[in-house]
Amino acid sequence: MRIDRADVIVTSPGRNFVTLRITTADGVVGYGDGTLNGRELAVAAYLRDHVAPLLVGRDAHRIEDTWQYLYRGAYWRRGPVTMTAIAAVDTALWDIKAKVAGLPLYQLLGGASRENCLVYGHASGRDLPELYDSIRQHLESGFRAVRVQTAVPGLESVYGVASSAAASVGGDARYDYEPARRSARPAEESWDTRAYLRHVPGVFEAVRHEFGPELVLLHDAHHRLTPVQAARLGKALEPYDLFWLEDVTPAENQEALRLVRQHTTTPLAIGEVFNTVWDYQALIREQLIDYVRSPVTHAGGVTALRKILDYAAMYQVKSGMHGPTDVSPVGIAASVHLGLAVHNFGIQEYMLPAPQTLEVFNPTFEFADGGLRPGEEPGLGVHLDEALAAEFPYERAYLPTNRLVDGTVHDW
Ligand code: EZ4
Ligand code: CO
Repeated sequence: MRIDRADVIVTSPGRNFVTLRITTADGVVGYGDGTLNGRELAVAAYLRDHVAPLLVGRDAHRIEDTWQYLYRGAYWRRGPVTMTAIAAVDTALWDIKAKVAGLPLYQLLGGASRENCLVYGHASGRDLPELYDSIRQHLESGFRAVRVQTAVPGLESVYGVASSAAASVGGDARYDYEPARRSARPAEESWDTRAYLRHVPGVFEAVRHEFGPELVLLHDAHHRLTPVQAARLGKALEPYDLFWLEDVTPAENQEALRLVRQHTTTPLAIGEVFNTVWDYQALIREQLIDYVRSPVTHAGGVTALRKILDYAAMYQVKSGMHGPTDVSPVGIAASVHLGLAVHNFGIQEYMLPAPQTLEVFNPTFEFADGGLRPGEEPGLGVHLDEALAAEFPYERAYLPTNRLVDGTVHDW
């Protein structure tokens, strides 16, 4: 099973995606997601210039060996660009191995541990009526869990809140939120933590009152709080029974979570911007979090995320894989295969992809009964239409930046 070639495909059907295609000498093709939102071309160049030449001639079946070779062999370890590039290779090799075995990938990972992977969608509103409409729309589309993000009085635009009732994403009128904008420079948002902390608990009280105790609710603080602010928010939200409160602090400093944890029983999720098990080491070992947010795409692939999740399982920490539209359908497929197989699955984030994205990637995973199933065909179950992909060239896009109202740069 020699690798014959490895090619990087950059396409922008609604947004930018980087895909690695590995082809074996006998013509088996595997795909891996290498998309890093706002820094896509760095991963494309890392793969094209430094990794693809090393793959040619290697045995496609030796996934663990290839992973170690790319991780240790680079000398320079970790980091989002490196680990996303390694993830693309690893995922493509798992796709190939599963195709050769004639099995859907989850079967090689131990088989299904459940019927499907519960997902949550992104509801948001600039005021309560708009938020209620957005939640209802999600329930009507089949979601059984929703992330709730709200505007904050006095702030013009806030993370996670669609800027109009029918925000146009990929040509479809929809509520959910697409933060990356196609522009020469990042958009700037503004932030006031005190205003946010005053407003959010009342919104959750209203949502619980309107929708009752059953609905699974989540919230993302998007790295903006200090530990003591995070502790206060967690405490204030306890009566509303959140499934999780996400990214309360930037969390590069893992010790910060000790303080948060001492003060609140609201479950905590962290790690969409992490890229190795080392970022989680203290958080998992000390049981400072409840959910691991890494997706396959940004944490070194199926091989590495499986190890993180097995480590997490020892401490009753579960998966909560990142799944916004900037993880491509290749990455979502890989996450859903892994999520179906591991015992400690928690929930999967899922924003419905734009229609052009689906036309280009043709994934076989299916959204039904509030969850995703990966499909039964051999491999990952993604059919990239490369001719169509070529009709959507890369367009520069950036995630927003954030400033406090006095102009100080803040975490976005
Ligand atoms: O802001 O994926 O939980 N989901 C998120 C996402 C991130 C984007 C950044 O690329 O926080 O919406
Ligand atoms: Co998040």
